[in-house]
Amino acid sequence: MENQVSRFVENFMAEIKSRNPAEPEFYQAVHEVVESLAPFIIENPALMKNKILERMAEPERVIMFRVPWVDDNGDVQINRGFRVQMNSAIGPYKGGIRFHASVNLGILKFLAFEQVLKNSLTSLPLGGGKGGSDFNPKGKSDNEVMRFCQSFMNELHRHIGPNTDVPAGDIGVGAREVSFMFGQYKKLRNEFTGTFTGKGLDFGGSPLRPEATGYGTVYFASEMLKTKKESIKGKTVAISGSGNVAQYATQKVLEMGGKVVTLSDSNGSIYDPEGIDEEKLEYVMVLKNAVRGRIKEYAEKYPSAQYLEGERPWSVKCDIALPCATQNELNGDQAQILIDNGCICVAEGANMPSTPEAVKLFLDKKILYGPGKAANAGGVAVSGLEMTQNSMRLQWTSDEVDEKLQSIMKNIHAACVKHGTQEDGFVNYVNGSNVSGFIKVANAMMAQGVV
Ligand code: NDP
Ligand code: 2IT
Repeated sequence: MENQVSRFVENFMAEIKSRNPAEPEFYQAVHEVVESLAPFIIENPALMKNKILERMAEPERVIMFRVPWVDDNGDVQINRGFRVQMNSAIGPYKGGIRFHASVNLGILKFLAFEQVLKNSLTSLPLGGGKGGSDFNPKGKSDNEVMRFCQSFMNELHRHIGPNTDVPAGDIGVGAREVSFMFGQYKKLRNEFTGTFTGKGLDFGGSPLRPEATGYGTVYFASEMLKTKKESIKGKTVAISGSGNVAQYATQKVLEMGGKVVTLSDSNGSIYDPEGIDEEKLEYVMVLKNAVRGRIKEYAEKYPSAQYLEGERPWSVKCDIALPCATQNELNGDQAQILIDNGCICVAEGANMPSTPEAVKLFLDKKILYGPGKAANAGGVAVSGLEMTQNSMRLQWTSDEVDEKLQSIMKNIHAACVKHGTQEDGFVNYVNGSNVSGFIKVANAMMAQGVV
């Protein structure tokens, strides 16, 4: 069986690499899933015969387009826009939009591929997709961002809709960008529908959508800790990033009695051994969301903190690590340092933040490791709840949404335990989430025929 599994994985990956040249992040995401699923697929010949996994690794549709816009100096700028419509077997394509200079087709395909399984795990009727642009919002004026979003939407509006494809935010896309895109969509289509999630609360947004990813990640970490009779209370937590997910993960850890000692951005990290309390978090939120400044300024404002230029926060002693910035931001060496420092739990707020070497170490050492597609699914889950509210034309309260979010995160955790518990009792959340997310999509695809 072991031989059969490794041959299956090898052949599958050889085909993926030859069909998708120069997309390393896509290979990485697919490889992890194929490794998890190979034994399951080999035991189920119908899955093999119907080439379900092969079909899942081929986007249903990719849209790539020119995004021309005029900057504040009157110069013409040209970016590239993308939407990867990966899988619609269980619902309309659903997934965020990323604006970052690094965006390319391979990165969006990895994100869309992960999104299909993540969305299935939420138990809501959501297919998977992802989009974005190599537009860099840093240093751009509000007007430039608006003109860019409008130009982006001038093309994308034809391909999305409340029953077709519902985008949301991701790196570089928050309330400001979603609102500009929604405004332009509404103008072009002359319809007010729930075609975006993460909208403002006054125009169809769901309470708790901004908080959902970070809160959900901490709820998931808390569920994992419970299996060891542990909790967040009194724990020291290292968080990376300082954007949407990192901010609300910090807020929830504080609420649950933990101490957050790090945050970061693409230039470096801050380490505050006294802890980032509510007041300091409020400062970070204004700094990042309104002033659009750098995390370095935290260390200038609070003398208790050190700024670690060009470093990730993983060398700091902590009990729990929550990577909440970007892909491949935690490598094997850093994973080893975390383990040596006594870290017992890693829950991923970001998508694929741990490299394969880091993941292998977490699994070999049997610490609690919650991969992104399970641990950060709270964001898209509340997006799904926003779609429901939009269809019903009503708005739930924050408490109602929070209750649903907590229950969804608990269910995802239980599904991982069901499908990922090994003979020795260790819960492999990687296998658990991949198998559990896959089953529903695979069944739907088999039922719908070769389409
Ligand atoms: P934001 O744009 O709000 O914040 C991103 C943060 O990560 C910033 O602090 C940013 O620093 C840092 N960052 C971005 N790129 C890099 C990089 N290449 N190297 C180092 N740091 C980087 O995005 P979000 O908080 O929304 O997203 C963070 C992660 O969470 C992403 O992986 C995203 O895919 C994932 N995610 C987001 C969800 C959501 O609902 N928003 C849902 C599920 C997952 P800087 O300011 O320097 O750019
Ligand atoms: O990666 C993700 O799950 C997101 N960026 C959120 C997607 C969504 O549709 O809310």
